[in-house]
Amino acid sequence: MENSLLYPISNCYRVRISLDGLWKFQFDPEHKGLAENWKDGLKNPISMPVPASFSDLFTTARERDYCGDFWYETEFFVPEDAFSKDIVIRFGSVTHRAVVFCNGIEVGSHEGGFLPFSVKINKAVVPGKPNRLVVKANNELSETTIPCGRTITLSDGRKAAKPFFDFFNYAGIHRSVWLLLLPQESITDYSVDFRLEGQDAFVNYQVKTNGAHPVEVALYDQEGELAARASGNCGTLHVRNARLWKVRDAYLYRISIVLKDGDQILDEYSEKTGIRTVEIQGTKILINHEPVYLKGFGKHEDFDVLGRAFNWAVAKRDFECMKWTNANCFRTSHYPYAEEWYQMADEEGFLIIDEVPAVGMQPSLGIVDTGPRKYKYFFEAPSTAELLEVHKRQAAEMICRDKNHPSVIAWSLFNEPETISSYSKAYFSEVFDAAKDLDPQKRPRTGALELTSSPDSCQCFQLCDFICLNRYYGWYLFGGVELETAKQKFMEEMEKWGEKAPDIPFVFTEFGADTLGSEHKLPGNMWSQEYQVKYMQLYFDVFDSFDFIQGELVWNFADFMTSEGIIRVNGNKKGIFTRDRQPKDAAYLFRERWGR
Ligand code: CKU
Repeated sequence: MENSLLYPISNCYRVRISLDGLWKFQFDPEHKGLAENWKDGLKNPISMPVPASFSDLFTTARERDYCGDFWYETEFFVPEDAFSKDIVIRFGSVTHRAVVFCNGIEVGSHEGGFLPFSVKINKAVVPGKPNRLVVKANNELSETTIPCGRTITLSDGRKAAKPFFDFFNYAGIHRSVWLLLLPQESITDYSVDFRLEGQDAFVNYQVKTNGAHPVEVALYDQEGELAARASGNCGTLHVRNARLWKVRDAYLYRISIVLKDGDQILDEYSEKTGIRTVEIQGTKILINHEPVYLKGFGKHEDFDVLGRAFNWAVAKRDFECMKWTNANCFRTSHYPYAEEWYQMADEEGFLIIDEVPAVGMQPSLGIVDTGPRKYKYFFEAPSTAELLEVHKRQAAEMICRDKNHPSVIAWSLFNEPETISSYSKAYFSEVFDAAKDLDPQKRPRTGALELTSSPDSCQCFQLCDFICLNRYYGWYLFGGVELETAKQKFMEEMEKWGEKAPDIPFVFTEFGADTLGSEHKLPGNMWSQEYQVKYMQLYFDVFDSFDFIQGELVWNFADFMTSEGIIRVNGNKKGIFTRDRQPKDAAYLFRERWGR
C-alpha cells in the first residue's frame, strides 16, 4: 500500500481520519535533533498549525527565513479493531523533504515538496495508547534537486535559501495529513482512457491491487444510475449516449472499483471521473475533437499568512475570480498543486497544464540574484545525472497522482531551463519519453520556454506536443517608452517561430507586467495599472495576428510572495488580481476579451 497515491476516501472498507490541527514544532538550526533523539519527542517545542507554511506566521525575519531542518510532532490513537488493517499515514506534501518516525521508529521518507506520500506504520503503532508521530523536515535547496537553488551560510552561521526561482521558498507541512485504515488486500491504483464513437464512449480501465482477487468496475451517472459495468483488472466500459466532460461545462460520472473474494467485498475505491479526449491536430488543441483556445492564468499556491498551504476558501475564491474573467485554463506553475485544486477544476470544467517542479535550471537568470553557481546545467552533462533522476521521479509521481483528472490536459515538464546546449536535448528527451510511457492517455507534453530559447537556438521545442512560450517584451526588455519596439521585436520573433514550427500550436504560458494595485497614472507608465492594460493590448494584437497561437495564460493570476530583492516590491506584482484577490484594471480587460 505504501506507494499508492490514490486520494484518501472513506467508505465501508476504508477509513480516513484527519490529523490536521495544532502540532508541536521545533527548528533545528544546529542539526542536533537526530543525535538528541527528537524522534522520541521534541525537546522544546512551540505550537504550529498543520497545514501551513511556517514562514509567515512569525514576527521575526530569522524565523520567516529559516533554512535547514525543522521538526513536527503530534499524537494519535488507533482503534483496537484497526489492527487487522493496513495502518497508513498519508501526507499531502511536506516541503521539501521529510523523514517520518512513529513511536521512535523510522517508517519512511520522501524527497520533493509538492507531492503526496504515505508510510505504513503497522510495525510501529501500538493499541490502546497514544502513538507519537514525528516528522523531520528540511527546506534546503540544491542545484541538483528540484526546484533548483543554493543554500548559503550567513556570517552568523545560519543557513539561507537562494532560490533559482521567483517565488518565496515557503516550507512546512502544506497539505492535509491523514491516518488511513485500509483493507490489507486493497486497490492501489487505477487509470482510465477514453475513445468516443458516435454517441457512445469506451472507457478503457486498468486497476492495480496488492492481491490476487479480481475487481468489478462500474460507472454511475450524476443521478446515480448505472451507466456501464465490466469485470477484470483491465477492461472496457461501454457507455451508451455518453455525457462528455466539456470545457467549462463539466459532466462527472462516478467510477466504482470493487475488489471481491467470491461474494465478500474486500475493498472499494470510488471517485468522480469525466469522459473527454485530448488531441493535438496541426495547430489546434482538441478536446472531444473540438478546438479549444486556452484562456487563463499561470498561478501560484500563495496567500497571505497561509504561505503555500492549501485552503478550501482561498481555492474557492480563486475559481470564482477565474470564472468571472471567463477563463477556462490554468497552469500549476511551478509545481503540482494540492489535489483539491484538480478536484475543483474537474467540477468546474477548467483545463489544467500540470507542471513538475523543474524550475531554475539555468546557469544564470537576470531576475533572481543567486550568487555563484556550481553547475552550468546542460552545458556540463555529467553534473545533471542526479538532477535527471529526481526530475524523472517527480514527473512520475505527478503523472501517477493526477492522471485520472479530466481537467488535466497536458504535462508541463520544465519551466524555462537552458535549452540551447546540445545536452539539454538529450536530458529532456529522457524526461519526455518517461512521461509518455507513464501516461495511459498519452496527453500532450510540453514545457515553458523563455526568451533565450529562441527559434534559432532552442534545441528542445521539437520535444513538445504544443509549444509554450514565456515572453516579456515591454517589461524586461523594451519597456515603457520603447513599447512600440517591443511589439515589433515580438512580431518578428513570432514570424520566425511560424517558419520554424509551422504545424504545431503555441500557447503563451507567461506574459505580464508588474503593476501596483494602488497606482494610477495618466498617461500610464511602468508599474501603473494603465500600463498593464496597455501592455496586455499589445499582446492581444500579437496573439490575434497568428493562427497558430492557441492560448494565452497571463502571468500571474494574483500578486505573490518572492524572496526579497531590488526588482520585487514585497513580492511579484504581475497579478491580474491583488494578493487578496481583488481585480486590477486589467482584469476587466480579460473579462471582456475572454467573454466574447
Ligand atoms: C516571471 C525570465 C522570466 C521568468 N519567469 C518565471 C516566473 O517564475 C517569474 O515569476 C518570469 C516574472 O514575473 O519575472
